[in-house]
Amino acid sequence: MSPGWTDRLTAGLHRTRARVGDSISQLIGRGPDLGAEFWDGLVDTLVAADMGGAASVEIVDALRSRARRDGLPDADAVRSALADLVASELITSPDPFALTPVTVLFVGVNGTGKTTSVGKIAAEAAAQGRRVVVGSADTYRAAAIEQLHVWTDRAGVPVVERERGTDPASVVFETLAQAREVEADMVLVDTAGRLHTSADLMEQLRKVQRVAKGQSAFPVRCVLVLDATTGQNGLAQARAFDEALGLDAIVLTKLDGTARGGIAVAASRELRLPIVRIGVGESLDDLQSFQALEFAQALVGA
Ligand SMILES: Nc1nc2c(ncn2[C@@H]2O[C@H](COP(=O)(O)OP(=O)(O)OP(=O)(O)O)[C@@H](O)[C@H]2O)c(=O)[nH]1
Ligand SMILES: [Mg+2]
Repeated sequence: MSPGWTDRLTAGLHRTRARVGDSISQLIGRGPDLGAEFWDGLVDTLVAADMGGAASVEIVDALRSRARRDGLPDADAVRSALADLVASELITSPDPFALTPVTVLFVGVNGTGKTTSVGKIAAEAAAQGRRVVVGSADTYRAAAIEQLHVWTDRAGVPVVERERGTDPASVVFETLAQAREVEADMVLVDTAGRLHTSADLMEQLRKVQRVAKGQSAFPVRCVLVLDATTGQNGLAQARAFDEALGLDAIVLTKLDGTARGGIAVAASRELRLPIVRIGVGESLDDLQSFQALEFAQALVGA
């Protein structure tokens, strides 16, 4: 983890923390007794942060039992116990990027941060000594290739690219051939953004996945890049991509742009998928491994 990450995370989650933390302070400020009003208010706060109804109710019930058993004397005690409970709802493994060798497909709706994530993860893995090859299977947007080069050139990572309009599955085919040639141990494939409701484009992605599985000597994993600012719609996206492809993990981006960072809890819990990276900004250091307790603490202001 890079130095200063905790500060970046804390800064990135400030919107969510302000909302959750302020609500807790206000709720506690109403009086010394944590009555029904407090607990209901807390459920509302967590739901407003997009944690999802079921998770919010369960977390608050558990917190309430703990309060009865051990007492929660002040706001700090409430926050700290809440952070523990939120963390216990979060799944963080297995991490596909920890596999060696591995081929990872990055999928998601438009603009969630796929290309940026591929570039950043490629640069990070290359810096750790892995032999990485990137495939640019986004053949719709000409800019996608230049965008990848921003990250990969500096890291010396080769990018396999084909002209606009090429079948993305054929780019994957060639990427895997190149990976064999250079004896890579990590292949990262960027794909074009697409609406989860577009049957044709989802079918195209299934073809990309079939080719990857057929051609890759490595295990093939599929990672959804989810924009935290899309809130509950993000869950619908995740479900649709999961049904079409069988997802292995989530990269959750743009947590800096939302007060609804609780979506991490809802996504992880509802889909039983690990969150393996989170993004809190646009620079290289703003995408990092996901640590449940650290995240939960930054989220609730513990
Ligand atoms: N604030 C913030 N911006 C981010 C984060 N991750 C990515 N972005 C920005 O989001 C924008 C879209 O990122 P891309 O990587 O192009 O997204 P994409 O999913 O590849 O987009 P398409 O290929 O068009 O579907 C860029 O301006 C990124 O810099 C993040 O964690 N926080
Ligand atoms: Mg892209």
